[in-house]
Amino acid sequence: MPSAAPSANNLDAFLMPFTANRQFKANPRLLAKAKGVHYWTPEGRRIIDGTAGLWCVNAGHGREEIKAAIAKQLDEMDYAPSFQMGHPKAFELAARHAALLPGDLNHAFYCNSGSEAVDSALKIALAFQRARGQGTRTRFVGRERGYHGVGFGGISVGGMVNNRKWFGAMLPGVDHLPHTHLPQNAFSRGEPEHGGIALADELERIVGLHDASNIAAVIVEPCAGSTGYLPPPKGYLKRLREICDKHGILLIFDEVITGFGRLGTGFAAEKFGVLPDLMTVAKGISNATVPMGGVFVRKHVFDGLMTGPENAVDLFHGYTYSAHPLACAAASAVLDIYRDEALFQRSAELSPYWEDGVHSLKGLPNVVDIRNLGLAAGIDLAPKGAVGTRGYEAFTKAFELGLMVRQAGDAIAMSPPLVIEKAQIDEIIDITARTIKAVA
Ligand code: PXG
Repeated sequence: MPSAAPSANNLDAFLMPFTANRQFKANPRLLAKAKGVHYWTPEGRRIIDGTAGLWCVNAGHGREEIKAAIAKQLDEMDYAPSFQMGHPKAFELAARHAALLPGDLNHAFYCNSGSEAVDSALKIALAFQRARGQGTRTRFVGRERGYHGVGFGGISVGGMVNNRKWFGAMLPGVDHLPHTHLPQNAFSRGEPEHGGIALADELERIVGLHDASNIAAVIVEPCAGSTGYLPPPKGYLKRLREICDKHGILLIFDEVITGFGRLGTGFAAEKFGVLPDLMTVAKGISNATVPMGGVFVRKHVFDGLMTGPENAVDLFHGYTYSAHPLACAAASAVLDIYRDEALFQRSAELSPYWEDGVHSLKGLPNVVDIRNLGLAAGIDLAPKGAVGTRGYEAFTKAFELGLMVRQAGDAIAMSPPLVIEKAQIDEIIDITARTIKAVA
């Protein structure tokens, strides 16, 4: 029997990521067009994008400047390798990123996603420790409820049970700090007040268990995103920095979500005044137009890798598409937009309005916590039967009412494009309120 002819109406062939395939295909939610802060379904229904795609379309959809830059690059040169070769846009982009980043985070490695960025950062940390004669430092410390993508490195240091439990032993030698979601911080506006120092001090306990001489790096999201948005309690990140410094452990900030304006600064490192040794980024780096990720490293880490003979390869790691010309062209055009429209500042200016909006949802049925920082928020709903049931209902209901949100268990996360207008924030809050009431 010949197999059925492929057809746009046959959804079967696509194994969808992080999706209940059969449930989805029985009742699909399709997006066909996007512009500004809106999506449209194939039938022409308008959906307000409350999540900037997947926390990535920071400058809004359909930006003509990015489109023009990609098209121009495609005309000039579609592809060039970056192994023992180079093309001008890669160097130009790295110099621009170095100038934008805080402190001496002034070197950039490029890849194609956040997951690759995380695995690259972990490998750079190991290579650095070995190059400086501390090759016993092979262990990593991550955090419960952390999300660092889906590579084996990322799920090993990550703390999302479902992303780990299916995939065997993962990387050996990983410990996890406790997550930072404390009940006494419920309904915090911005950075939570309680527990920051004690939670960070758990790192001392892990160091005590293994000895610092065995630990390469600690990796955390400055503000946990995927798990439902958990801003760090006051003092937490500074304390982590102090403990890492004391013990010669590298500190990696995974800024895949927080990078490029989400918190009202270019990067969370600036927001919190804490400089990591390495920083991973993706998403907003290219406004999600062409896949791209990156690892930014501080001078001492870069210099530490440059200690072998001049003709020796410094880092035995890279991707066919590291610094892909189209991604570099897109990322450079995005930097122009961020600068010309002062979008990081816009994010900061809108944050108080956003904060008031999301906290106005307190008191609605089943709302047990609301968190916010910058232009993002997490809302916990009390479970209804199995964990995730009410969250999924809220996600689908919001879509029905014309709003895209993210669901993490029974939490709703929102992170609109930074170009959002106040009236559109009002609309997001209004639809969210109606959604919460509808799933009560
Ligand atoms: N680190 C962090 C902090 C992330 O948020 C990644 C790494 C991995 O990036 P890639 O590009 O490999 O997906 C992420 C990705 C959600 C959601 O529902 C979040 C992400 C991806 C998809 C969905 O919150 N974050």
